[in-house]
Amino acid sequence: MKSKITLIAVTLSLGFLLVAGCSQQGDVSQEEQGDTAYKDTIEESWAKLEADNEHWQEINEQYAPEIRTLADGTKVQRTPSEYHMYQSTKAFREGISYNNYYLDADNRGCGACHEDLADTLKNMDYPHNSVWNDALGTCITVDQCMLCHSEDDDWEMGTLMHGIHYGERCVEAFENKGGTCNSCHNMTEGYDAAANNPAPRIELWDDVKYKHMWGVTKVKNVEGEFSFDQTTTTAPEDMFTYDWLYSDYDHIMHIMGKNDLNKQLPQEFIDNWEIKVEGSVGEPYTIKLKDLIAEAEAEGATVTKLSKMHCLDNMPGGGGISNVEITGIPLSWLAEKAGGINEDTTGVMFMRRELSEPIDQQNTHSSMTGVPVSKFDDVYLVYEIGGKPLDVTSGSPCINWIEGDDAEAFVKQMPGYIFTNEDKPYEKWAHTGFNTYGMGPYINKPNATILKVPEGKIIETGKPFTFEGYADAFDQTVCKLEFSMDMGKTWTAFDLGHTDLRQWVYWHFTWTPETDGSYVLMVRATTEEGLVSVSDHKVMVTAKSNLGD
Ligand SMILES: Nc1nc2c(c(=O)[nH]1)N[C@H]1C(S)=C(S)[C@@H](COP(=O)(O)O)O[C@H]1N2
Ligand SMILES: [Mo]
Repeated sequence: MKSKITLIAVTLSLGFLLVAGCSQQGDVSQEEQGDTAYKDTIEESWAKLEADNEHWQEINEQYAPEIRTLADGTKVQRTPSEYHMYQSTKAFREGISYNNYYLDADNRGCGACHEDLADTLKNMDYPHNSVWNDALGTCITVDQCMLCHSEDDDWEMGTLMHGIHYGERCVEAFENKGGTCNSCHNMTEGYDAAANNPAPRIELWDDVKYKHMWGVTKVKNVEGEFSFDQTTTTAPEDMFTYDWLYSDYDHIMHIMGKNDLNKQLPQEFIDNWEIKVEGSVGEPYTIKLKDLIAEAEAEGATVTKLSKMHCLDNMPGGGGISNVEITGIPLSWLAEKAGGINEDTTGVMFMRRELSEPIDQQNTHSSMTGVPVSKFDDVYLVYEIGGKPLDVTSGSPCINWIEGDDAEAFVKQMPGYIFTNEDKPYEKWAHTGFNTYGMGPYINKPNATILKVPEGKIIETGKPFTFEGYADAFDQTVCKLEFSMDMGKTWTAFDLGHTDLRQWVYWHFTWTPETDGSYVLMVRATTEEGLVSVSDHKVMVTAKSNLGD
């Protein structure tokens, strides 16, 4: 800005000299002539500034960040307004449009074309497993795609997305919307400080945009009111399901379930469901689940408690987690009923429907795993969730449940248990967090997630706004949550004390935006064992004094 002021000053003095040079020809004194000329020039410049201001104002209006009303009525502004960058002119004070006029921000990122990525996934021809979770209020971004579509996978993201967006089926729609490389990417010569060299690279716009856009207001040591509990529950019908579709059999359960036909299993099928207890126990048995439940209930052996189910593949920001009230029969009781386990028993293997009654032979899925004896007390055969029989999607008639583990061996339609005296790779099977593309020991452990904030959600300036979300670390205990509103420079920490790793941590953080603008909140968690989140979930809100704007 300084250089512009100097420029105006130079122009003015030049004008004065030129006018002064002509003054000898008339009878007006040099002084008067100079004054008038000076005055005229200033006036002319003011007038030009006013005209410029109007012109800039027009651009600003034309390129003002888009305000969108989502299907559920929520208003969002994905691109920050820029209020305070240039104070010198009215047009700049009232909000300029660097983000849109130069960076084209409203037209970039997945959200430019896909109002809700969950809808995009729901509407795919081939079913995509359901990483969204409407009941929890997840707002899917490309970050949640990257855990599975990582570099070492068959369906690596870049290859797949370029194939789709530039492929025969979609290229026309993409180009009609003005799609270019820049829609998804940021191109930069960057700078590699280590090599002291320019480092040209292609970045994902959605990943780097908060760094490049103007107007993201940074708040140092963000302050707010924090609370958490472990008793917030998910309604049984809202439990997450990924619908992995490992086998034909799983696929028909998916079709029957809530993500497709939304039907229930025939009562007769449920009534005749059998549980097998086999292997290295005194007396193996097979019993109808119905009778098993009656017996366990009569003996007062069943357990009702709050417990979490969390998928190994759940990315920060994702919805692959539920905290519910389970009612189940402890594995130890099932073993006792068989006369106890043999002395040389090392652990138990979980059966799967497709394998005990093969409908398709190709299934060799990894959740055919088990746990060692030391984990027996964590295993339940669960037959009710939230006090209700299970629905197809949550595993009707019963599901295997292991506390403090990931969901992979939570076998739905659980057929039974095989106790074994073999040495099995139990350690390897304890899937407890996902480790990928060199981001540290785990990409989602601990997983701290902010829910219910679609990109750029509009909130009211001066009014408290409550963020909420969950945190979980599978087999580790979350003991600290931290928030940052200056892109990770400073963090405000809240100690949780000792939490119970068998349930999720559900948190609330209430903060008040002091001024209009966009704010990015980041969250991370720490476990008692010392793991800290490596991929911090972030969301942007846009605060406005006048919500009618
Ligand atoms: N029968 C069955 N049970 C299952 C699975 C499955 O594919 N089939 N997937 C497991 C995994 S990995 C998770 S995260 C949860 C939810 O996934 P699902 O919907 O694929 O069952 O159930 C678990 N139990
Ligand atoms: Mo999973």
